Amino acid sequence: MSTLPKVQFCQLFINNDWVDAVSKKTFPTINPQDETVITNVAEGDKADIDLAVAAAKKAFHRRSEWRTMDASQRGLLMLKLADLIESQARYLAELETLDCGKPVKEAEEEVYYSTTVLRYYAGKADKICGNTIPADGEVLSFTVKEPVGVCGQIIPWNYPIPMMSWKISPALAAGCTIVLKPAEQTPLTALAVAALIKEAGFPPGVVNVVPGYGPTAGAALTHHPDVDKIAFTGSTEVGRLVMAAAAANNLKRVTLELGGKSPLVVFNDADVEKAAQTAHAAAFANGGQCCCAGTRTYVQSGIYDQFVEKAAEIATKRSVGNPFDDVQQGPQIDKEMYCRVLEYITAGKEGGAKCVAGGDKVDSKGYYIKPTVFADVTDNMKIAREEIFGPVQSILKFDTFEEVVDRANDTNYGLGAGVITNDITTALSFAKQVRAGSVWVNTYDHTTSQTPFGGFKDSGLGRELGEDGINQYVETKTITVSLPKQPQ
Ligand code: TXE
Repeated sequence: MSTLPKVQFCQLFINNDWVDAVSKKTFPTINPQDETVITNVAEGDKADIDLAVAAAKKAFHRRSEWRTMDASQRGLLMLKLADLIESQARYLAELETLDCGKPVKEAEEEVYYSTTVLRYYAGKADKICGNTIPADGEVLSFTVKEPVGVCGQIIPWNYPIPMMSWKISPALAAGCTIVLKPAEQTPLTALAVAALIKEAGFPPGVVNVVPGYGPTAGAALTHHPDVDKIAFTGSTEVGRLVMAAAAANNLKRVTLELGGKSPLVVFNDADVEKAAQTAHAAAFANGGQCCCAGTRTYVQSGIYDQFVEKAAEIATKRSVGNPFDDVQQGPQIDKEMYCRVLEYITAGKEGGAKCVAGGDKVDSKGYYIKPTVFADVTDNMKIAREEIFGPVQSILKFDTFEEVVDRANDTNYGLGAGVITNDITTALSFAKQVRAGSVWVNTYDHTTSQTPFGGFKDSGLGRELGEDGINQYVETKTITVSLPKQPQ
């Protein structure tokens, strides 16, 4: 194994300063490979959130350096940040792998991907335009788009750097200020990026990073009266709490990106080998710890047996091990998730599904689970209904288009969906009729800076990325000027 990356930052980042928590408390962040403590990180709580929000509020003052800066200059700062992140891509990737266990090659790809998000929104900073409106009366009316204000951003552990980029990029482009709370499992890369934010030259208070636990630091952010907007990615259960807190206080704007149980439908005319590969990647990417993972694989009866055989073969060959080596899958994030996924595997077996690959933990230290495939899954089984968030694929058989669309839609979630077929009518009819925020045809989880991402139903509220992403960080102001049609 290569030498482990050195952890440089483990304090709170408030107002461009590194500080201990007011309580002086710290919490351990654990290496999921071997369950050892990597380091102890300052544990933010309400008092620290108060300080961070005050810094963000000051940075948002109408006469502050940030608010009076040209929009194009904001974009240039973001480009500088992207360059700095790129220059440290390998280090950041290794730090990410250490903290969350994903294969280092994937972590590095994610760092580069995150710079594309920053750069996309950097280019948007001076292109956030209102409209002129032919309003009735002797007036001239136009709209301006103004930053929504102080934004609380709460992110999960499955894609720490990409999630940070999804959150801070549109907010910075719009001219907002930020208090970001990374997940307690993965605070390290957010702090490393915070150091680069300072180095890029963002004024104090524009971005603050406060690691801590959800029910304490996270909840303090969602309840804070000086926070104008909350952007949250995490579980549907906590998403409901976030929305309730926002409603109970100052009616914060809320965007939520929550869980999923996404269907991927394979029709008889598909190339079985290719379809099985796509379905495998859809279910197992990031060890299945992906909100839009294609976990319900519906396969039409004509190719079902062949497909199951292929899916089992691919999963069995999937390499699992030390994420610093050249593997496809590292450990699951933490003990809680590891145990939870194993419970789902047991539920799959007990519920009558046929386990055709994996089905157990890997017999070693760390939170490793064998890539698991269940065939003959039926719609009411627990593994077909609940988000597992681990390396488990459920394969279900179907006969007709009508039947499979209804079954695909029979869930409270609606984040992603996929269809594999060579028939354009089938593909587009499915895309039109499935209730999900993203539909992929003959591919899966192709998510770019330019394309909006978000969920229908219990999978969320609002969209991130693309043009839609910026709209979540602006308020529209209408200005109407008296303008007599006939000058006096
Ligand atoms: O999520 P939580 P967890 C799903 C997935 C997973 C399950 C649980 O099914 O198995 O959620 O994962 C913060 N107020 N997803 O427990 O608890 C928390 O500190 C404010 C889907 O990790 O939702 C962290 O920063 N914040 C998902 C973030 O919320 C609170 C990604 C997510 O944690 C809080 C992760 C509170 N009361 C899990 N409680 C996706 N959509 O990608 C917790 N948090």
